[in-house]
Amino acid sequence: MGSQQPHLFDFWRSSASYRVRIALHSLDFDFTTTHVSIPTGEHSSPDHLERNPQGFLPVLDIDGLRLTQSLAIVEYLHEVYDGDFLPSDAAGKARVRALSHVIAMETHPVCNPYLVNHVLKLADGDDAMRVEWMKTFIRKGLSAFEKLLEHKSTGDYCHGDKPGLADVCLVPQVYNANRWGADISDMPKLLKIADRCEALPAFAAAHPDRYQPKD
Ligand SMILES: N[C@@H](CCC(=O)N[C@@H](CS)C(=O)NCC(=O)O)C(=O)O
Repeated sequence: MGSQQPHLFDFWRSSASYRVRIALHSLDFDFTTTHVSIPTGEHSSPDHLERNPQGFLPVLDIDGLRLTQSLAIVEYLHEVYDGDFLPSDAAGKARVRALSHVIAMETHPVCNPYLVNHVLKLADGDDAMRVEWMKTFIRKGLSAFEKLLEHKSTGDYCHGDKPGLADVCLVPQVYNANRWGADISDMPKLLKIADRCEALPAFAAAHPDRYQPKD
């Protein structure tokens, strides 16, 4: 491990940040955090844009590097710290990445505040429309995920009997589904896996409630 303690620029409710917190806790990292608020616009401040020109959370400082993009960060941790987030075979890796991308590349991005706020502005929309949007796209993404779990490689977790990258993506997305009231009660496979993950110490330690600022 590099001599400096890893430092995470984090927003407690950000599911991309939640993914990285799960990975860091899974590897027992002792890391520090700076909370960067999305609701107050702190993520669009010059200081944060300097860290990440996209204005997104998370950003991880580790090993003298500044890393952005949660999946790239988890894969870095996998490679450099002997993580267990991806299977070793090519077919397994492709499947785990595909599951992860259903959430991280398609479901989560269309629910990002900057995008939804813009759509609502164009549509003269209100909060009820926001909730409807969230429910629609979270359900659409997770329904496909549920279908993809009908696969011989699904085990106690999304792929086999150890939690990996797909589970790291799933749990924050289920948290979001609950937050927005999306009905996913007809998705027993993913709900069971998410429950199993949440009972693990690393997932529990990364939960948004534990990172919510006190004031
Ligand atoms: N693909 C990026 C997405 C990061 C991202 O979208 N972060 C959200 C929070 S979950 C964000 O910072 N949104 C700011 C905004 O919507 O203005 C990743 O996986 O790290």
